[in-house]
Amino acid sequence: MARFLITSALPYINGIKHLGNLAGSMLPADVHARFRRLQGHEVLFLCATDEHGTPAELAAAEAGQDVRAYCDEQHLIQRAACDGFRLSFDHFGRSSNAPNHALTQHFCEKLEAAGLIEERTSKQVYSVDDGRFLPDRYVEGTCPHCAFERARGDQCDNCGRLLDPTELKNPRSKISGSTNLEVRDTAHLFLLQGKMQERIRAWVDASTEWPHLARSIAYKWLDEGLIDRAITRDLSWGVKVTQEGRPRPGFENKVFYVWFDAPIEYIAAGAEWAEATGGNWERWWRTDKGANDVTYVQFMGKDNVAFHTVSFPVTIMGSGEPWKLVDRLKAFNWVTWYGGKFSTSEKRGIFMDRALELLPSDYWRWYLMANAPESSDAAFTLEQFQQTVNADLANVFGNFVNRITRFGASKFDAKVPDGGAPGDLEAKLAKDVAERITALTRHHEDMEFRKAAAELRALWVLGNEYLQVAAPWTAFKTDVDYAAVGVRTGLNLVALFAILAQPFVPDAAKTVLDALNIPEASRSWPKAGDTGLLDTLPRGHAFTPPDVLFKKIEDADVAAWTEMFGGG
Ligand code: B3M
Ligand code: ZN
Repeated sequence: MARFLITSALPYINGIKHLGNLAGSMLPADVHARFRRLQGHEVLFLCATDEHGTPAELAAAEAGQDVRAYCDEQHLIQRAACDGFRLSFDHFGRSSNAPNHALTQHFCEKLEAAGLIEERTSKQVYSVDDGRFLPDRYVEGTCPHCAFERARGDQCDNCGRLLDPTELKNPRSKISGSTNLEVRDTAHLFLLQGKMQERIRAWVDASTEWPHLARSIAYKWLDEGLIDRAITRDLSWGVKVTQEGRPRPGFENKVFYVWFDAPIEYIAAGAEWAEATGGNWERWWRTDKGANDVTYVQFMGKDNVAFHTVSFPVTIMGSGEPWKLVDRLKAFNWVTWYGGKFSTSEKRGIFMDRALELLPSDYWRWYLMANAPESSDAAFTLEQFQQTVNADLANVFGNFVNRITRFGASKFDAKVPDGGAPGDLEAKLAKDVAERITALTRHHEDMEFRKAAAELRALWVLGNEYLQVAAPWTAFKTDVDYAAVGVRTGLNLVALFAILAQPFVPDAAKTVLDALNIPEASRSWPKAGDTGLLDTLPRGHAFTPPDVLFKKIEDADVAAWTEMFGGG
């Protein structure tokens, strides 16, 4: 038994997330956490809302709400959606909670003591009409790299480049739209990332377990050279800047930059979890307190990789304290809506809350993971969603379960039949199943979600093929014992398929396992290479056929949803 610390990128507080956000971090993190728990490992799975910075302030202003009230409300909305999707966080915290404030200030003071913080005067966009500095997203303008006209001050959504607000061409205030802007001097704390360049490179060199996408992004940043970055902003909502525990002179109206405090919330969420449960968070996060044998796995979209492979490691390594660093990092490309962007304002795409009003979470979970944006972006289309759900879940998995449990109920008194002895057909099936489970297990361990889903589907198909040949419904008329072998093997497959399906479709899997009266203790992940899996249910074991597991998505549904959410 090993220990896995698993974190998903923290969703911004500014509104409910769309299916693409879900597919690129929280959902795969959940699938992996569930898989590791089923293997019997000890798991701490953490997430939180990312509540500071201009996204929060701007969204609150737009909603006409005080920023704290806005965050309180949105946190509950996001938490409910995460529950609805069965995201099995051990804790879903908030970066605005006290532990993150304390830890963020702590890290800054440690970094300063290590000579990695410098106070510098820098140029900043100031809005004369608004009477304030305009950090990050408070400015919009034309991207100096790709000429996109609605680039934000901190990042261009078109080319992905990180920006400084002063670089924007034709800048305008997001608050008032004013173009009466000046560049003025203001003091900020700078994190001297340049000094950490070699240490970070050596660490990335040693991080051989990262997938290609993550490593290549980290090297791109290192090759360009790490630049010293301002870690404070002229804002009021956020973590206050302190010095020796007191407000830092000259920084009374400033707070830490959201990307400085947000990753620290990964740690702080552990502290929140400990507070809520009495658990020991340092055992997960401090290598001097037991975290040496923890494997730390992070999940995120590709635009977050630089912050996780460079900026956050600078913070924690630079502190000189023994914090746990990421061991394995899984990054995703984008899920697009018919090749374009999801957009709330333009009513394009399905967001987490609306999705659950249409169908149970398993349908979405399966489709999003079977089509995970691993090697490239992946387009969500309602047509492909319909096709995948109907083929994989309704026809292959659902149909298999319903067919054999109903037949077993009507002809064998809803008990696992006792008669007959398995033959060559069953021996061959047992071998094929064992091989596929070995592959499925490896794909989950490698966090290759598309491959894992394909392997699971292939297992379900194997079951259907077996029933075609064994055909207990035909055999029953002439050879009851032969039919009994087919039904018994089929029921064992049902249990096995549901056990293996738990990480992807936890609710449907539970329905099946409950209907088969499989005790909780017998639902764990099977050992690789076990060929005895098709005869584990005790003879005479009683079961109830479950209701139809998955209903098919009709053409009329697709038409109605296209109307509601926009289509191709
Ligand atoms: N909130 C943004 C994002 O989802 C950001 C992630 C923070 S992870 C520490 O892209
Ligand atoms: Zn650009």
